[in-house]
Amino acid sequence: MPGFTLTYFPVRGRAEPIRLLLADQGAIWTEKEVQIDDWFSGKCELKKTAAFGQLPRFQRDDFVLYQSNSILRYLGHEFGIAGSNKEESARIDMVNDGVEDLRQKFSRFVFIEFETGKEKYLQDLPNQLSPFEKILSNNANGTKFVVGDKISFADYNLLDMIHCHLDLDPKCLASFPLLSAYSQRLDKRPKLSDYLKSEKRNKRPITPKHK
Ligand code: GTS
Repeated sequence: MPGFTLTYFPVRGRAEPIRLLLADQGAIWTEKEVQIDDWFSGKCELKKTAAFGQLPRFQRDDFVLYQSNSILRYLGHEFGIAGSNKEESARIDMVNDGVEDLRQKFSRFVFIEFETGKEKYLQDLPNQLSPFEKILSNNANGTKFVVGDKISFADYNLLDMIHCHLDLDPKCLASFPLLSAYSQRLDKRPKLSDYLKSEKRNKRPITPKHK
């Protein structure tokens, strides 16, 4: 088993879809935690060497990678879950880019408007989730994954975003039967379910703003 190392802050954040993928694919990986205060105080040398001055950082032997979506895609290729042809890969990328758009809105809300903007954010959330409900309905009537009949790296990214929003509003999927069944189905995958119940997952808040 290759030695994977993931370096990130002690939160789920942008590392969590990577962790969901690794756990579900049965990989073993090492976590290196960087304390947020050390990072911003300059105590952590890694900020200077990080490609874009940010985390997460992924390492496999001498190979180092930044950018969470590039890491997801790389692991998608590693585990054969990045599409079986050019068109499938492109559709997986498309969904993953859509998840990234939602993640950016979620991050903006959490880091800038958490105290004041929850009502507005939740009001608009159905508009943000409905494209994913439609994407699911177009693939085997929502009974499988976002693309094709095999899990892909985009599924882990979407699942993580669903988890984040369910934490914000446990009823947010009430009008999205396919997304709701999809997330429940994925959560029950044996290795994923073990990870979701694990202490290492549950000791980490979603973001530094979550307790
Ligand atoms: N596009 C990058 C990715 O997807 O990896 C964004 C990475 C990013 O914004 N990292 C933040 C960071 O390192 C933490 S978080 O957004 O993932 O919570 N912040 C510290 C800094 O110095 O910018």
